[in-house]
Amino acid sequence: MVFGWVKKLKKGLSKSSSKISEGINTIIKGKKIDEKIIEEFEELLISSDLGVKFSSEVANKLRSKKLIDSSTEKVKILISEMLIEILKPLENKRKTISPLHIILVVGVNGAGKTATVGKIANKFLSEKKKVGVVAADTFRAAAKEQLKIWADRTNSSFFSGEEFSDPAALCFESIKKAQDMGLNFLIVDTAGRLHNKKDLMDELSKIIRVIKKLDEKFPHEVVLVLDGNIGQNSIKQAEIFKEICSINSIIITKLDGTAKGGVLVPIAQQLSIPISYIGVGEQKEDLLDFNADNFSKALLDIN
Ligand SMILES: Nc1nc2c(ncn2[C@@H]2O[C@H](COP(=O)(O)OP(=O)(O)OP(=O)(O)O)[C@@H](O)[C@H]2O)c(=O)[nH]1
Ligand SMILES: [Mg+2]
Repeated sequence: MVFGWVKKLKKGLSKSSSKISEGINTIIKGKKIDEKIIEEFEELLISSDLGVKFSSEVANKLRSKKLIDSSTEKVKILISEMLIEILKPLENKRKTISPLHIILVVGVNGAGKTATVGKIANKFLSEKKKVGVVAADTFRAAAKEQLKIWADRTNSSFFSGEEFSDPAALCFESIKKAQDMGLNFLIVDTAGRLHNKKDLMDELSKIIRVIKKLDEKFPHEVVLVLDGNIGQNSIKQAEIFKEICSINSIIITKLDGTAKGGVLVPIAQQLSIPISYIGVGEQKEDLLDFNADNFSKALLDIN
């Protein structure tokens, strides 16, 4: 089981890790680490989306360590230790104290929200929990159908409204039904919103405002889904969402399709929002708990 999980993580991050790992091999190639090599490292890390801050920290560490007998492995371990230090505090520990735990999933168009809602439902289901999903994107018929497929795939209860109906009212009603049904988790899939579209952002605030009328603690979590392919633009997106609601955790999707997996580092350094999961594929099992040690080792291709 654990082996399968690590294998999935390594495979999911292989585009990112091969860029970094092959880059390190090419730069070192048995040479002594001098200033020129350190600068090449710094460039490699920046171009792998690890961020300017972290990349210069690594460069400074290499300078101060004065590694003379530089093996590729030693450099990778040094970098991975620095990564773990930054990423460890961002491991997300979910606290579920309410009988019905409500998660609102937000993000821009196409980030992977609906697929992620399905994958989260699948996780809870495998823990023998009773799960419901809400199609709060009422403006697109296809959005509802797409979530229905995920609901069927994961045996989740499905809540939806008429086309163009008010998403906030739908959420309100769905929560009441979910409480009556004794569900443990309710995951709300919201419409993809361009962060510069004020009306959609207002709609999101309204959903939150309305469901708080049932209980001030609702929703227990707001999860922001970010597409790994957009690299450091995710930081800007997150900051805009943060202005209208408090984000409890981030999920980075599509890491399997990008070499920008290093972006978790500047996200960690600049946003200090926990990372709950990472998405590494389109199947229901392709969502992995975020673990700093395993992520860092996989990213650097260390066993
Ligand atoms: N390879 C890969 N594809 C993913 C992942 N997560 C989502 N996708 C795919 O990305 C595409 C968009 O995902 P959706 O879940 O529809 O995205 P969304 O945010 O709900 O989109 P809108 O509702 O239009 O805003 C779909 O084809 C998904 O299967 C992932 O981790 N890896
Ligand atoms: Mg969607």
